[in-house]
Amino acid sequence: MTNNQKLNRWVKEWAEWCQADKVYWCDGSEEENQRLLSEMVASGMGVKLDEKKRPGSYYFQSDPSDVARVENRTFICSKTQEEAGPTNNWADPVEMRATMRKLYKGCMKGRTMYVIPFSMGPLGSNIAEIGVEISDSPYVVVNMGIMTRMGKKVLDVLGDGDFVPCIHSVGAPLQPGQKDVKWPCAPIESKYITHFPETKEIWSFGSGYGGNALLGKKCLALRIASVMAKENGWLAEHMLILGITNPKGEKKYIAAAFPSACGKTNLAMLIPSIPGWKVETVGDDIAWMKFGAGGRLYAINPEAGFFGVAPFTSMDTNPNAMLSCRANTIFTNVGLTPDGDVWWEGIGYDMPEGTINWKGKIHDPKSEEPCAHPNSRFTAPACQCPAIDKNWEDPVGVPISAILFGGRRPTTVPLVIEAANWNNGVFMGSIVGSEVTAAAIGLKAGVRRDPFAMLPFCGYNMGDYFAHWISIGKKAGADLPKIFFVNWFRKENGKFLWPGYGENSRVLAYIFDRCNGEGETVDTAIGKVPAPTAINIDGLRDMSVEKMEKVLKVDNNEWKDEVALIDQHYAIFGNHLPVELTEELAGLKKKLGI
Ligand code: O2Y
Ligand code: MN
Repeated sequence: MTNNQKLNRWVKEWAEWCQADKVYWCDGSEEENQRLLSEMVASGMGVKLDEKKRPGSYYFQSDPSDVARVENRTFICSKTQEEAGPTNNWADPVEMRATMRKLYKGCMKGRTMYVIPFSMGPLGSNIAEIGVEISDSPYVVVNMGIMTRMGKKVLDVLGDGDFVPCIHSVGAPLQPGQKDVKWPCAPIESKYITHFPETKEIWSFGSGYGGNALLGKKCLALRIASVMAKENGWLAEHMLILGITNPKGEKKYIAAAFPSACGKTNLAMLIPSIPGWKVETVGDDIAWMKFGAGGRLYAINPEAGFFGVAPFTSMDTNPNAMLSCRANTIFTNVGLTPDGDVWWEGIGYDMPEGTINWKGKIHDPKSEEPCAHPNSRFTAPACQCPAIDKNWEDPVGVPISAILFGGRRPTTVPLVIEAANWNNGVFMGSIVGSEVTAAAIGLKAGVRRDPFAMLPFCGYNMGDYFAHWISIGKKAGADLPKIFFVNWFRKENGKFLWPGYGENSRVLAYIFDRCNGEGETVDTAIGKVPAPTAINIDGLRDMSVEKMEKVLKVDNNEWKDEVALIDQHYAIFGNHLPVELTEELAGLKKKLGI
């Protein structure tokens, strides 16, 4: 299938080791996609949805033990633990290879090994990277076909070049005559999602779900790419990318990092509530940024699809996401209606009687349990998004004017703060976090820090990652984006102060204007916030200048408490914490009079 010697040798070696019945090279054609989907329907793994209601779409239920990324089974196997840093699970690479090789031995008996060549990023873009995943899951193949550029065209671009080898098995060999289950996978203690940063390899075993199995996404495009980016002076980030156009027709691109489950897909696909403004989507989860013309950072979305959370996606909360998954979509762990469509909590209409829940049972509407798993997903082609940006596949990328960081903070953090300069913005990224309840983390309640929203996704020492961000700011001739810290989630008496969703366009418009040096600001201890009248609230029923003062308030006493928490957060990085961040924190303390 290819003249690439390294690739041929690697496939042969692993096919023998895993004892696959057959090796199949994916060509990425529509005929192949249809064949694999039909085979999965015939085997009982998948269900074809009604062609009129959900054309070209399929439904899958996972094993109840295999429903999400498994952070406690995810490892960074750098030579030393120090290189993986205090926020990653580390395992010795030699030991991990030995452990996993034992698991892989014979693991594909009775199964086909699919060879899946894929490109993260538009084919041929100098920002893109090629990976090859071998997997014994046809479900992985069809998902990779949506989430990446996949198949023969990738091998043509690869030629005899280098690729990131990604090994995946569901870890459930079949003995002769043994009937397969609907969703094969291994028990939790045998699941491993493993990264070897020195050799840029990914080894995944035992899970067929999402980020554990679609290895282009979190494993390659974030954990391994973050290492590549550090080595080569670019950025691989957990960020959406959107284009925003003002009523005069001027356009800018914004990248934004938020921890998982903070509404990134909703922001990426936002429909502005303010007249004359337009938002278009480049990507909803990952941004790769490299320096380009004029010393600016240019970003690509390395993915080709959305792997979106279904629950609470509706025509009210995110019409563009709903329209993206109207056809040619794979649904996993949502409800299946009797008329061959899908349903989930928060879809915007009542559950049809007789709907089957994600566990395969007729769902009792009175049940305490949800019908769709909270992490149920749609895998939809990005090109189906009505708001997709015309430049979303530009191999050069789009020039980034502003970077936003945010988390869920019911207190302390105002709606938007502007960083004074790059290092101050890196400081903001380093303290991103969400306030969590005791139940959510099984520990004491407080701020769960998720620096740059990269906590589960940074492939090396997070302290060194901060230093890498600082070094990007020192690049000679760089024309860097402005950085902002945002918080849609501030509360008063348990109620959100800011309406969020499409109304966030008002904050984006203010940020747009700030990038042009416009908009009135007020200096505070932590940075510039908008003057109470600087954000347009025309037509917002429940908003007033007085309420804006609350949303934008910087309470120095709250920040004194915050600074104590930041001290604790920074302590874990030891001498890997760059001095520039220590200085930023010292500067903030001084402004607060500490
Ligand atoms: O649980 C999974 O495997 C999916 S996690 C995910 C999927 C799409 C986008 N972001 C995320 C995430 O956890 O950040
Ligand atoms: Mn994500």
